[in-house]
Amino acid sequence: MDETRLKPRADTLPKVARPRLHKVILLNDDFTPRDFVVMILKAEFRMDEGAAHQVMLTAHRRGACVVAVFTRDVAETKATRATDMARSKGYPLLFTTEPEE
Ligand code: TYC
Repeated sequence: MDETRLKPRADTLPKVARPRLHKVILLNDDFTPRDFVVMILKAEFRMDEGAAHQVMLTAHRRGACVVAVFTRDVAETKATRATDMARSKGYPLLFTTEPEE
């Protein structure tokens, strides 16, 4: 038997750090039409109508809502694209990102 090929104990296996995930947060405002918010959520975050409507309503009622979590690059790219899409139509809609605890 080859004693050098024993399976390593679980507690001595090297730990590989997973990248921290970042939340994309939708902020409420008084000007962007509800239907436009729903359309952006469907287009940029691939949400279905029901999920997009729920997220929009939560942001509308509470001031903000977490849309989804991604790696940092993806979260920032999606937040920027969604915000720019709204700006191009003249709306102040804002998506931000923050690291998960
Ligand atoms: N509050 C907006 C309105 O009444 C709708 C809205 C909802 C805007 C959610 C932004 O994140 C938002 N027209």
